[in-house]
Amino acid sequence: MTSPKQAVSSHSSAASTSSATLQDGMVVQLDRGFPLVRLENGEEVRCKHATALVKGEKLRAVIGDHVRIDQAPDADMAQIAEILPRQRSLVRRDPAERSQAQTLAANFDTIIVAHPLAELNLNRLERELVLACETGAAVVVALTKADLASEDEVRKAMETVRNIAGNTASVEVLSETDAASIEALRAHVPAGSIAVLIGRSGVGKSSLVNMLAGAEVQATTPVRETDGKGRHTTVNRAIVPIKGGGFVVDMPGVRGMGLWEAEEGLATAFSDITDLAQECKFRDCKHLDEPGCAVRAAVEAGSLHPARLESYLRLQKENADQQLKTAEAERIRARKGHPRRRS
Ligand SMILES: Nc1nc2c(ncn2[C@@H]2O[C@H](COP(=O)(O)OP(=O)(O)OP(=O)(O)O)[C@@H](O)[C@H]2O)c(=O)[nH]1
Ligand SMILES: [Mg+2]
Ligand SMILES: [Zn+2]
Repeated sequence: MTSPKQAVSSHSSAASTSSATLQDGMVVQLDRGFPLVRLENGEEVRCKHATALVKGEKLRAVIGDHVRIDQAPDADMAQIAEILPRQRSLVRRDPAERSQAQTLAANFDTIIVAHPLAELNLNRLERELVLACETGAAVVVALTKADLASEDEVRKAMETVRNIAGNTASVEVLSETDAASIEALRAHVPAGSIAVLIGRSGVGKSSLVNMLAGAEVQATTPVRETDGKGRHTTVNRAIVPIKGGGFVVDMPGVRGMGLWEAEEGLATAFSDITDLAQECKFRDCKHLDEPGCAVRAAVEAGSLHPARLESYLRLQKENADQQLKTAEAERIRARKGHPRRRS
């Protein structure tokens, strides 16, 4: 099956364009309008997608994409003629069209998963870690708003999250009031690198961006007092330069993080379980009620938390269901003679 992670392989409408007029750039802002592309000379240009590029496919440039643009002097607007192969991409199941993938960002080095320390949602964190691990990027869990928690809560949260993150992700405790904590986060985004910030609305992503940037570049809003929910303040995706470091992508808070072809991400994010599974009697053990199951044995011995196994099985089922649905949708498309997704 083709993965959207490799799906963008030199998609191009350049055949109809003289390559001499094409310029390399990167998508640095994405809002409801046209993508903003920064060219190598620093100039920023609003671009539309060339018709030939998007014809018959739902392909669109995402934040971080390396693109080639056509700035013909007689054209009304610059055009993205080519999206270069993505080195890395963050992909979730499209919440609207569930048999499709949606790419949220491309070509980053690090993913920072933000959670308010005092309001940890472990199920959500586990899911985000699977998606993050699937990209192959370095992963950092940012436990935000630590100033709102007691020392005891900080210690407990660290322990819980370290257990989940294992050695697949670094964990940082952050607070607006603690400059040293921001320095620790900055160290994860050295010059020349790009980090993407993900997490629910209101967890403090834009606040982190501002602290990293050393200026109020992104708007922030207090969470609703009644239920503590965020207000979806950030609606655009933007790449912001970090003072003395690389770049950070501020993203709108996303609710749904449905898995999409995340088998490797599952294996990495749940390496505690996949390591144990090596010792199961049957190679295809589902860790349900098979004899000789080393994973169940670990739960019974108390060395693996039952909730951890439950999460793993739930996410694995979700991933398998998605793959079946996608395969089915592909079959239907092929039968109807629709053009298949390019590989
Ligand atoms: N006490 C405290 N409040 C914080 C901290 N970081 C952020 N906040 C507050 O949390 C609220 C939400 O922060 P934002 O940065 O807007 O959250 P966001 O994740 O960007 O939210 P969306 O853009 O809606 O996705 C703001 O009122 C911030 O001032 C912190 O370290 N301590
Ligand atoms: Mg924000
Ligand atoms: Zn087993």
